[in-house]
Amino acid sequence: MTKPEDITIRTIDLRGQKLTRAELLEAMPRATMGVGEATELVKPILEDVKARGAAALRDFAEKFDHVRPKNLRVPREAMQKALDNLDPKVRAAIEESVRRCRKVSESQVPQDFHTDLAPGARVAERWIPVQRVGLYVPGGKAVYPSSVIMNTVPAQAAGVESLAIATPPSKTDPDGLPAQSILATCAILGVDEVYAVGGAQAIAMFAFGAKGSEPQDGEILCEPVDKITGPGNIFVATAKHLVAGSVGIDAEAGPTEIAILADSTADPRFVAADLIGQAEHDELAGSVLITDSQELADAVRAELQARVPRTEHAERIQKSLSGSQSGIIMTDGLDQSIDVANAYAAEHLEIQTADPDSTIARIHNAGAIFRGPFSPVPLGDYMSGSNHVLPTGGTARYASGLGVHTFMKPVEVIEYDENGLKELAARINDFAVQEDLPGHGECVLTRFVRDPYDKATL
Ligand code: HSO
Ligand code: ZN
Repeated sequence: MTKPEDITIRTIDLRGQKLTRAELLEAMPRATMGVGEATELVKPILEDVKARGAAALRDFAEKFDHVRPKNLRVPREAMQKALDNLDPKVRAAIEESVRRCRKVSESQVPQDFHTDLAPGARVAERWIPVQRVGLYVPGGKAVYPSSVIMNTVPAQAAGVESLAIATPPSKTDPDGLPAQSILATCAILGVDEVYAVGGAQAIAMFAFGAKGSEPQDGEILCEPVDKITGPGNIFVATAKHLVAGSVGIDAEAGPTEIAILADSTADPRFVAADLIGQAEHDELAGSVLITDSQELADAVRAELQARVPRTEHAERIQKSLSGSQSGIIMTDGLDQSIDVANAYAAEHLEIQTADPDSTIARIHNAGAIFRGPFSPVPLGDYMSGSNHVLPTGGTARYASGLGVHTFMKPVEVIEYDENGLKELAARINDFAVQEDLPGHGECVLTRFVRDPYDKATL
């Protein structure tokens, strides 16, 4: 049992300090992650799946998941059965989450547009969905049906034709079926291509495809995908790195984190609960309070002392809060608090200030912004309609969260007619000659003159 005096969270006091950009970034509480050395372990797994398909997938399941799944492709009836057995309250929660996420996703679908540059000269932009996507869903401790929703719904709204999910077989199931809550969520979402395949081998299956278990019948188990999304352990992340380039991958997710930018008007109970909520995920999770109010900081500390011992995962939370990745950052005032929030670039940024809108207007870097006391992070984790797959580790400085755009790509369509091109023919030719690519100019000239190679006639 964790004793109240065990709850420690460090203070980073920036009051009275004029820091350069580099110093400010350096002062941010972030764990330094060791670079994975999994490459040498993962490479042979990828190669074996490429060579032997389903047979290799079964062998790896036995080795890493300690079960030989009866079916690598989960039968539809198993998903229906999981749904039938799902607690109705949980089902209602999942359905509400899907409904809201779908509504937001549908309004995210970008519009095609075009620009007219002159008569007969148009450039159009078409947003085209990725055709086939593979979504990886981790097993083990962190079985999150909510993450299945967050990855699947935007892909469906984008119009992805074909979506497959891979998730580890569980050794507690006699047939080696994956977690029931994941299967039930797939049934609710209408995803019926689900594989009981985990780890780096799942990433290999998505990247290369896999033939069936009976080599002589040449049957295909899984067709290759165009893009792989979803979180995973170090082996999954390494496998994604290794296949990137031949398929698209999403950003690598590091430990989850929250920053709460609060002033003296914030309620310390809410602030403390939200720091604890994020810390619950992982000993490495980061929980950061940024405030100019000593009174709030003291009250939050007292709340942490009182609350942590009373919550289920007290030990994990204690570790996370006392880790170097967490802390209370004291600032001189709102301006410095905002500078700190922008430097930290939190995955989740809660704003609990007197005038949240004017604070938000000055935020450049955050994965998602949670405005005011009644928009806590778990609302976004489960049900706000927003997406909970967000950039971590400061990558929110340049990256965004997952959304419909993750599963679409803009393609420009060049639509010039004869007049539109003719008007530019000489200019294009001049440019091409300057780059010593006269053949380029000749492509255009040949459409308007008899002999583009006879420069004298031009
Ligand atoms: N806060 C996590 C997402 C999650 N929370 C899933 C609960 N389930 C990272 O955004
Ligand atoms: Zn969460």
